[in-house]
Amino acid sequence: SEQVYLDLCRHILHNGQDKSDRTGTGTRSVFGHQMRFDLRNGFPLLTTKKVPFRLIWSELLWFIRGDTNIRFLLENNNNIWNEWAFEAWVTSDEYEGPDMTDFGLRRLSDENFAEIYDQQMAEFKRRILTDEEFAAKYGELGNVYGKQWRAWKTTEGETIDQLKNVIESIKNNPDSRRHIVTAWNPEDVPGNMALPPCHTMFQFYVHDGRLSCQLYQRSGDTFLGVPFNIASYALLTHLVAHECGLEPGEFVHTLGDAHIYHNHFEQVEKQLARAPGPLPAIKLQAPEKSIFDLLIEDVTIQDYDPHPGIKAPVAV
Ligand code: THF
Repeated sequence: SEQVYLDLCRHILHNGQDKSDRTGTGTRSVFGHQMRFDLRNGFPLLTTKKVPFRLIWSELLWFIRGDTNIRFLLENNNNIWNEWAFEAWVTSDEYEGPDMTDFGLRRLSDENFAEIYDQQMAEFKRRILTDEEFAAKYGELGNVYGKQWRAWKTTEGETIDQLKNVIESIKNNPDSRRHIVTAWNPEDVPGNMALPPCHTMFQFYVHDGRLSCQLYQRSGDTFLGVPFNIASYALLTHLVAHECGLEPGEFVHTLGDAHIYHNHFEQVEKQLARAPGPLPAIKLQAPEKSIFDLLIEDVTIQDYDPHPGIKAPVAV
């Protein structure tokens, strides 16, 4: 079942179109692609490279908690959203350190700059973790996933808890075709979030005691992000199914712009030369708990024996 991911990588490399992108890195992409993962065949965490499950789970728990501040991620030693908060800090009036213009690209090409960047980032993280006021101001990513899932703002000044609502609708009206959560809020997209959501919306489907989930992802960083996204939504499907007394069914992953950054090509080739192994399993350590009360230690992965990780720079 990992094969469909490897096929997508190969398809982009061989048939994709080269184009420029927002980050200035350059990508090769295809538009419109769908992968299906039958969750009965195992948990779709890639085995052809090591994918850090604890980062996927802590990010998903951060969404489920409705949190949008990177402080929770940093407390769990998760650095995957740092650059987007750091960007707001270094372009603010209060920042007085060395110039960080274009840090995403410059740290890759200029070693001296990379050292200065690393120092500034380390200091930024330290302040987020130790200074509550600073964290409230500069750790905040705005109206990203957690906010839209759990507290979507209405024009009446109230909030909508989409995740709670969808769980209720799955329980009470399983055949409904409206089990949808959307993160794409047109009112917020222009300026009220660090990055417009890549996972635009997802829908659940119940059949024969099984819960399936389909994600529409507008943009997928196929080497770095997509392996996280697959595992994250597969895990969400497990957790929501469990909450609703159902078994997990399929995860259907639909992608808009599926791209590989030019500086990930070698890594992808390396991964494609590897043979997939058996998939791991997810273990709920506190099956009696509601999805809304989970802690990091309540979900673990079992029998995960991947090939080694493959490093690649993230485009900012
Ligand atoms: N921006 C880009 N360019 N790609 C993305 O995947 C992405 N995300 C989130 C927001 N913006 C994005 C952030 N998600 C990694 C993984 C997921 C991310 C960001 C970074 C990453 O670097 N993973 C490394 C391990 C990192 C570590 O060990 O700390 C890896 O090898 O998998 C799409 O959701």
